[in-house]
Amino acid sequence: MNKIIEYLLPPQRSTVASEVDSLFMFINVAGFILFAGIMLTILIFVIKYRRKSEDDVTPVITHNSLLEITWTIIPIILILIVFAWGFRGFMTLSTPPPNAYEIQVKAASWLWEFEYPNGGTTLNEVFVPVDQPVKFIMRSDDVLHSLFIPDFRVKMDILPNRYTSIWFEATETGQSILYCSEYCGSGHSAMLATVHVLSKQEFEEWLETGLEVDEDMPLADLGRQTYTAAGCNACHTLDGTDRIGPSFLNLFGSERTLTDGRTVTADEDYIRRSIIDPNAEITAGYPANMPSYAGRLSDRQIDGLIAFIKELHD
Ligand code: HEC
Ligand SMILES: [Cu+2]
Repeated sequence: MNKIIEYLLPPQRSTVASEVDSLFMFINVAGFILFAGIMLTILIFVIKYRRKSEDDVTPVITHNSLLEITWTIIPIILILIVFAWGFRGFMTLSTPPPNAYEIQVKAASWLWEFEYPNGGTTLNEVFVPVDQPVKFIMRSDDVLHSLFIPDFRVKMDILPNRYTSIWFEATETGQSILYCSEYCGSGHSAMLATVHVLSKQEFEEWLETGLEVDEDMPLADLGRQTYTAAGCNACHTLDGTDRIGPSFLNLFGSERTLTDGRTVTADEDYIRRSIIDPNAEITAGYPANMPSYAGRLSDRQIDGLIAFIKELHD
C-alpha cells in the first residue's frame, strides 16, 4: 500500500500527511471494491436472467429483508468509518498547537507575501523551521485565493476582509511547492511560491541575516535575483516574447505608448513608477493587472531591477 501511495501522491512531508493519505486510500479502495462487486453482479445477472424465449415472464418479487438490511448496514458502517476518521483528521488540521510559530500570509493577484514575527517580509518564498508547528494567518488583498501545499496535505481558502488559518509541522528539510488553488484571474497559474524548510539552527540564522537585502551584491545581480524572487518572471520574459506583460528585452530607453494615448520613454523613473504604482500608466495592448510592489520591495531591490532591465538589450 505504501508503494502505491508513493507512486500516486506527492511525498509526505508533514506530520498529518500519512493520516490524510491513509483515509484517502481507504475511500479509494472501498470505492473500488464496491464498484467492481456491483459491475460483476450486473454482468452475472445480465447473462443468467436474460430472456430465454418469447413467452418468458418475469416472476413477481416483493422484497428480501435479509438482502435489504445487509446492503443498508454495510454502507452505513463504511460511511461512519469515513466520517469518524475524517472528523479526527479535521480536528487535528483545524486546531493549531498553542506553541505554533506564526507567519502572516497575504495573497494578492498574483503573488504571495509572508511576514515574520520580527517584521521581515518575503515574496513568493517562505522559510519555516523543521519539526516545529507553523501557523499561517492568511488574508487576501483582493479576490478569493486558496493556499495549497501538496507535500504537507494542507489547503485553505483565503478571503478578503476575513482571516483564515492553517498549520503544519514539516518533518524534513528541503523545498516544497506552494500554490494558489482557487482560480483568481489570468495570472492564477503564476501564483506560485517555494516553502523552504530549514533546520532549527539554519532558520535562526536566516532570521538574523537572511531578511536583509544583500548590500554587497552588484545592483544588476540583485535585480536578476529579485526578478525571480519577486515573481516578475511569471509575467515578464527576458527573450522578447510576451507573457502577461511586455518582455523586459529592449525595454529600457524605448518609447512606450500608453492606453491614454500618451507616449513616454522608459527611463529609470518610468520603470520605478511601473513597479510601485503599475496602474498609473498602462502600456497599450496589455491588461491592467500587474500587482503593486509598493512596500514589498526595498529601494535597493528596485534600483537593482532598474539596473538589470537596463542591461537587457540584444
Ligand atoms: C501578474 C503579472 C505581473 C507581474 C507579477 C509583474 N508585472 Fe510588470 N506588468 C504586467 C503587465 C500586464 C504590464 C503592462 C500593463 C501596465 O503597464 O501596467 C506590466 C508592465 C510593467 C512595466 C512597464 C513595461 C512597459 O512596457 O512599459 C514594467 C517596467 C514592469 N511591469 C516591471 C515589473 C517588475 C520589475 C516586476 C516584478 C517586481 C513585475 N513587473 C511584475 C504584469 C506583471
Ligand atoms: Cu490566487
